[in-house]
Amino acid sequence: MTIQDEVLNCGTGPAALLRALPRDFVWGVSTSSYQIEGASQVDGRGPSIWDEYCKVPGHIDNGDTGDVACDHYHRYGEDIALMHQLGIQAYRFSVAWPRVLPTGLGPPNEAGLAFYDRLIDGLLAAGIQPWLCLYHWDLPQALQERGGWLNRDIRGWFGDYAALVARRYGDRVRHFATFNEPSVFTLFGYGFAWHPPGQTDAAALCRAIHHVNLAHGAGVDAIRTAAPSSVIGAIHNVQPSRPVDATPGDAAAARLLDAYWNRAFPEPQLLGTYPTALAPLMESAMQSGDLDRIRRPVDWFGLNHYSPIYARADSKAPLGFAWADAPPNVRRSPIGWQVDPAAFRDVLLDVHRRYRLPIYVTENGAGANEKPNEAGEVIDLERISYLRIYGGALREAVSAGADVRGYFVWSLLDNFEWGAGYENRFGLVYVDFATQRRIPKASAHWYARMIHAEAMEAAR
Ligand code: GCO
Repeated sequence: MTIQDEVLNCGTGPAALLRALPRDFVWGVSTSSYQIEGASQVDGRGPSIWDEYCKVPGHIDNGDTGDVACDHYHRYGEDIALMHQLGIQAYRFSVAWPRVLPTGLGPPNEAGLAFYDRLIDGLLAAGIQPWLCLYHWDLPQALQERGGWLNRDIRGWFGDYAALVARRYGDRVRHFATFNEPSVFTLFGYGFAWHPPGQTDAAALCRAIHHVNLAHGAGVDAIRTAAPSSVIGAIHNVQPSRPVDATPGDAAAARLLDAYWNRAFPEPQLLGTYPTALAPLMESAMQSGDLDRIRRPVDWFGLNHYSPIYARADSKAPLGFAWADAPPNVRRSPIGWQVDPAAFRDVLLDVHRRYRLPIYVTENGAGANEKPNEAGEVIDLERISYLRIYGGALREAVSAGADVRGYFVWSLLDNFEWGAGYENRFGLVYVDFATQRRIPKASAHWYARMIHAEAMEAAR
């Protein structure tokens, strides 16, 4: 199939599937503060744990940092204009806690708050719904120095931060999320030492999990009070956890990874219990009444999904299992992640059955290490193909009854991809980091056409 075919064929499959989606289905894109904003020392922003972590040689490929990133702090107007041209309907971003509260608590930083005013007002003027996430991993360093997620006081710190943000923006923002992928930043930060604060300790991990859950509950209450008409959710990554080999040991490892990765947050937040495998480990952090503090009513389930994950038994590992690569011979994206759209369909149906909340897919997309061709275009056929088949899986899930109301591509822009630095690109829009020039890739045009085709269909 040629690029023209790929782009012109909007990739929605049979007409019956095209009609599967609800009329007011939302098509968006997602980003996060540390990954795109840059301006790390501008207008009073305080340091975050990621600023500190990036300074340590060996932590990030190529010694990259988020100091400049996509310079979105200064170029947000151009980025909004791009979204507008593409017909993007909703934009999920995160607020950098240390930009609005440089030490995590105490007096707010007016210049930082004003940046998100400009961003939100610009989005609304362009007809794009702002979806605001409070925490996408950039904890103020000053709070880390007070113990960070291991200090139970963080429940109050986060609640105060949530109240500040909801009071300030709740007149213009309806959709709020508390946390993005809590299982990733806790497991990678306290279990595998791949993210800050770089620990490997099961007891610390469970403490951090419990405190994040308590902070979520406090955040929901604070947003609800400050902005009563808001629509509140949390964003979880849910990905089938599979044994790398068909052995009982690997099966047990996959069950444990499943508990940490897929259940440690949505189950207490939505069902009021911890998964059995983790409950004993939570006891030392638990106080009476905590599960009620965590299980606060929310309005939607944010689902991030890319591919299945794999585990292998490892009795010497701090958590009793090891993270494993997908087996050879599976289909993979250009950066090696497994491509398995049936897993996405099954996860959507499973999340629907378990939690009975409207689902918004808040991240899905494909990474590559692409470069512009001689004509200056980025023809990212593999991303288009990924988005097409995952879109097909989404439609199948909706046809089978899953209540899915929106879909956000990760990501609008190529950006700082954590430990991989700028090497792995997930954007619909290419960023030349030397010049900050943006080039919409073929996938951006494909996505724009698909949104347009859907809007025509919905209007029929
Ligand atoms: C997240 C994600 C993003 C990543 C994306 C690609 O947790 O929301 O980690 O921040 O950039 O998932 O890896």
